[in-house]
Parts: sequence; C-alpha cells; structure tokens
Amino acid sequence: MFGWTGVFLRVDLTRNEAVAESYDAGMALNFIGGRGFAAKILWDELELGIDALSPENKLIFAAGPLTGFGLPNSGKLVVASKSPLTGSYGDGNIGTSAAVQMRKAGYDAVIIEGKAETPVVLHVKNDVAEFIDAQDFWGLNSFEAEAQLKLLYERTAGVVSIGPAGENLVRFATVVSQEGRAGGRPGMGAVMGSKNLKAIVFEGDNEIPAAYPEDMKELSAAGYREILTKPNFSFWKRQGTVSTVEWSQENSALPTCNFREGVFENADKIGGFAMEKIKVGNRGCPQCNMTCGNVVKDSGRGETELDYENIVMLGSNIGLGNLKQVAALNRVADELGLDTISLGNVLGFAMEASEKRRVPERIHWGKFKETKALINDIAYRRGFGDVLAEGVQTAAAKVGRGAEDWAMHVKGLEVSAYDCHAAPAMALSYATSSIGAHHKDAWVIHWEVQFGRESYSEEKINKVIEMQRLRGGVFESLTVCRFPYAELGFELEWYTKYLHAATGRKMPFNTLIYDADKILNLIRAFWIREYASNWTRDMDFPPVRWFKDPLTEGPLKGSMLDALKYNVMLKKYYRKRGWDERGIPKKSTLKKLGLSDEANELEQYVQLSE
Ligand code: PTT
Ligand code: SF4
Repeated sequence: MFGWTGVFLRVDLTRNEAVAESYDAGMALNFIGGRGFAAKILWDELELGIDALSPENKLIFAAGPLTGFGLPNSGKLVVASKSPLTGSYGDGNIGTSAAVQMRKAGYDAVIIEGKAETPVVLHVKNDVAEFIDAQDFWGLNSFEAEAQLKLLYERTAGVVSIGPAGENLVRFATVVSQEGRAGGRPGMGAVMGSKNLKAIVFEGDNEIPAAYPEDMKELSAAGYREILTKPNFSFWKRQGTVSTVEWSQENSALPTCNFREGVFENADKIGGFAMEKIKVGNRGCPQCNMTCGNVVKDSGRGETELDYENIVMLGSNIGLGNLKQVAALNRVADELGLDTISLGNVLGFAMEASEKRRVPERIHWGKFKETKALINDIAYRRGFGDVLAEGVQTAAAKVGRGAEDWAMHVKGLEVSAYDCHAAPAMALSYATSSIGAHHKDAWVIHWEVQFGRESYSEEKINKVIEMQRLRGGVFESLTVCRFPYAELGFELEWYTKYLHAATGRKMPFNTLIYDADKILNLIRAFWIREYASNWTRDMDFPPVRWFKDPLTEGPLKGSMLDALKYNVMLKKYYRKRGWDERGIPKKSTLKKLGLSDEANELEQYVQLSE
C-alpha cells in the first residue's frame, strides 16, 4: 500500500507487550484513517457495556493517509476511546509532532489495551517499543512531563502526555502535547490515566510510503504558497480563532454566565484586539504555515496559547473580563490536562448553583482566585471539585431540584462556545454531533446568521448534514486540520490531489463523502448499541435552557428555541439521514453504506426498521 503504512501497533499494558499488526487495503479504503479507523476498531473490539475507565477499554491514536508527509496542516492525530463522560464513542483531534513521528515510526494507529501495574511511559522508536517506569513522572503536570521526556530523548521526539487531571480520572481530562495543544474532550486523558499511562514518546526514521513522492513534494510546496496568498491570511496570523469573540458578541452568540446570555459587558476586554495587546508570538501544530496558537503573557509569569473556545469558556461564560487572568486559567487547565470547554461549563454551572443557593459552597462570577482554586480542586478531586470532576450532567443530577435544566450538555458532553438561544441549526448540530455537544462536526452558526436565524427550514438541515459529512467525516478521517479550508478558503481539490500523490489512487470527493457517511453511521450504531433500550430521541435534544430561559439582554432579548419546531426539524433530519423516528439507522441505510455486518450485530440489541 502507498499512503498508508498498513500497520497498527497493538500495545498491551497489562502484559508489557507491543505487536505490529498488518491490516488490509479494505480497512484503509473503507475507513480512510483517524476517526474512521478508531470507530471501526472500537466497534469491532470493545465489549459492550464495559466501564470506560477499566482495563477493558481501548485508547486509540490514529492518523490518516496524509499525516506526516509534510503537506500543509497535516500534523494532526485523532485520539479516541469509549468516553467516561458520555458512555459512548468519544474522540478529539490534537495537533502534535507525535502524529508525524508515529507515522515515521511505521504506524497508522496505535491501539492501547489493558492497564499497567504501575505508571509507565511508552516509548516507540521505529519497530522497538519499550515500557519505561514512570513513578517519577506521575504527579508532574503535562508541561513538566513533556519537558523531562524531551531531555531523555531527542528534541524532535513527539510526546503526548496527561496531567494530574488524567491521573485522577477527571471525566473531561484531555491528552496534551507541546505545551498547549490538547485533544480528546470527552475524557481521553482520563482513559489514559486509568491505564497508568503517563505519556507516549514517538520517534521515527522511516519514509512514509508515497505513490508519487516527487508530486507530493511539489504539491506540498505549492499548497503552502497558495495558503500565503489567501486574503484572510495576515489577519488570521494576527488573531486566529480569537476574532470570533467580537463576532459572537455582535450576534448574541457569546456564552455568558453559564449560557444565560449571548452578550457580555466586557467582551471588548477579551476579544481579538485585546488579545493582540498581550500577544508575544504564534505557535501551532507541526507542518503548518498559518500557525494560529496566540501566545500571550498571562497574569502570572507564564505564557499560554489562546483560542476562541478557551477564552470564552474561561472568560464570558464565568463572568471574567480580564484577559490576562483568563490566560492564566487557560495555562492552569493545560498544565493539569483539563478540557477548557467542559471546565468552563462546570465552573459556570457551579457559580450559578452557588448564586441560586443550591450548594453550600460560595463561588462567585468572575472571581479569579476562587476560580483558580476550584480548578485545582477539580483536577485533584477535592471537595466540591470532586463532584464537578464527574462532568456537568452528573453534577446537576447530584445538585437536583431542576439543576438539570441549566446543565449545558448533550449526551453528557458539555456544549462548546456558541450560544444557541437564537440558532436552531447550530443547536441541531450540537444535538446530533458524533461525540456530544461539540462544534467540530458542523460549525454552522456563521452561515446560519447570514441565512436567517429564526427558521427551522430544510436548508438548515441540509447544511448541518453537509458540514457533518465534510468536517466530521472527511477531515476527521483524513486527519488534517480543517482551518485552511474553513477559515482561508483553501480549495478542497487540494486534498484529492494530495490523496492521489500519497496513495496512487483517485479518490474523488463523492467517494470520500460516502465514506464519511459510513463512518458517521457506524459511530451512531456504536451509540445505539451501548445505550440499547435506554436510547431515546431526547438524547438528540439540545440543553433545556435554550428552550426555557429566554435571553434577557442584547439585540435578541426575548429569544429562545421553540421545542415543537425543533422536534419537527429533528424528525426531518432523521428522515434525510435514513434513520427511523427513534433516530436509529434503518437496516437499508446501513446496508447501503456497506455496514451489513454491523447492522446484523446491532439487531441483537435493538429492532431495526427496514
Ligand atoms: C478541541 C477543543 C477546542 S476546538 C479548543 S479551542 W478551537 C479547546 N482547546 C483547548 C486547549 O487549548 N487547552 C485545553 N486544556 N483544552 C482545550 N479544549 C478545547 O478543545 C485545535 C485547533 C482548534 S482550536 C480547532 S477549533 C480546530 N479543531 C480541529 C478539529 O477538531 N479537527 C480537525 N481536523 N482540525 C481541527 N483544527 C483546529 O484545531 P479536541 P489542537 Mg484540539 C490550548 O482537541 O478534543 O478535538 O477539542 O487540538 O491541537 O489544540 O488544535 O477554537
Ligand atoms: Fe494547528 Fe492552527 Fe495550523 Fe490548524 S491552523 S494546523 S490548528 S496551528
């Protein structure tokens, strides 16, 4: 095979064994890579109903056929497993040189099984894998762990690690790399911690096999040059995703005080232009010339990388309007290995619960020191922090008395940073995303604001599906960064050319979209299989708050979602997807996508419509 190495590394931490396994072209062509590989492996290999934090769970690091070749924005890696937060499929996409080094070491994916008896670091160099005693690393934060490992190995080594949050099994702990790239929102860091795996170090010296290596070099260079010509390039380098703060504020979509409002009085203090005043440089993923990590000085003595999501969730959503303090909280989250989106959610929830006197603790909106202390309590599972470490869904169930209505999650995963009181399509996107309320699959709100916010129309459903296929299916399986395409208009044709140079195969976009649907339906089947008789279409509803508590401020004051209209929209979405009225894929849909075996298996747990 060209493009793919054709090899997975299977690591059994219980037995201290690592075995290279070849896989066939069918796997590569049907599931492409990244999310596709992860979904297929987890579907085939995970026993039903296992505890996500038990040795029976598997943690997968999976790349795509373009990863590591040096072409634009291809230093990304999918990290996936059964999620301890949602109880079903979970993944994230992390930019890291570990992606490049893993492929150069000869692997398209690493499958981690079992549990080490005591903490270990896994070191993979080409065809040798060793298990290093990590008792001295356990307890270090993710920055310290990576720095120390870089002293032991080459500086070029790719490292992914967890911080104390992962060690302490916080259900929204992430995997961290390069002091500021974080991935695996639905608790992939906790799964790694549950396996006593502190870090993985990848080093590789092999050539990744390309069908047309010369073409690949030329096309890569041309791609980088093309990106430089894009009109939005220089502003992107200045602000990256952070300019969205101003956009969200103007359009009443800026989550404020636990998603109660869509505007924040101090938005200008945490927006792109405020960020530029404290910015000291750009950082980013490997193999990228549009690096979007904005490095800023925080209110302590540290530096941190800011993106839109972490500014909003640790800023307006908790009532904090001081950007240097937001940056300091972000750094703490990165060091501890906590997902900033879920963190900002549980903090906002805790502040509201305190304000409503539903909990004895007093945690106030916008108070930096209190918040920082609570973040540490979450990571170390102390006091109320221990309750919040379970995620907002469980915390709300514990607080009770209607707290579920203002717990901002879908299927257990906390909502990312777009308020949807007046954005039905974005709400549908969150509600039907493959992992719970994350924006990666269909970030439709920008389009929706231009199209018209009030309607629940066919066009909106079509747009959500189109984006889910492209972003959640194609980009997540190719495992390349979607920003050149999504933010600068880098044309999709580049990717079919890259695929041809890498694999020697013509893979037109319509086949990639077909594969995308296959992968998204397989993930859906995974959810249904896990939940079986407990599955209900209510799980495809966005948080209650957006239906019940209208906005009380800003230009869209009074707005909220309409439950009846949303329900009709969801029904139509199901129909277009080929799912029945419960949201379960029909047998014919799965068969059409080449998932007949999966349909037969699923039928053992739920009745499938024809
Ligand atoms: C992603 C989610 C996001 S999405 C952000 S900011 W964003 C938050 N970043 C966090 C962080 O930082 N530290 C932390 N401790 N937790 C964080 N949680 C949040 O995680 C990320 C970029 C971004 S920045 C985005 S949108 C794009 N996401 C891509 C994607 O999902 N797929 C893809 N093919 N390309 C993408 N390109 C962009 O990558 P998750 P990263 Mg991330 C400090 O991991 O689980 O997917 O959640 O990986 O390397 O940091 O790049 O406004
Ligand atoms: Fe990473 Fe940003 Fe470059 Fe994408 S654009 S590869 S997220 S640095």
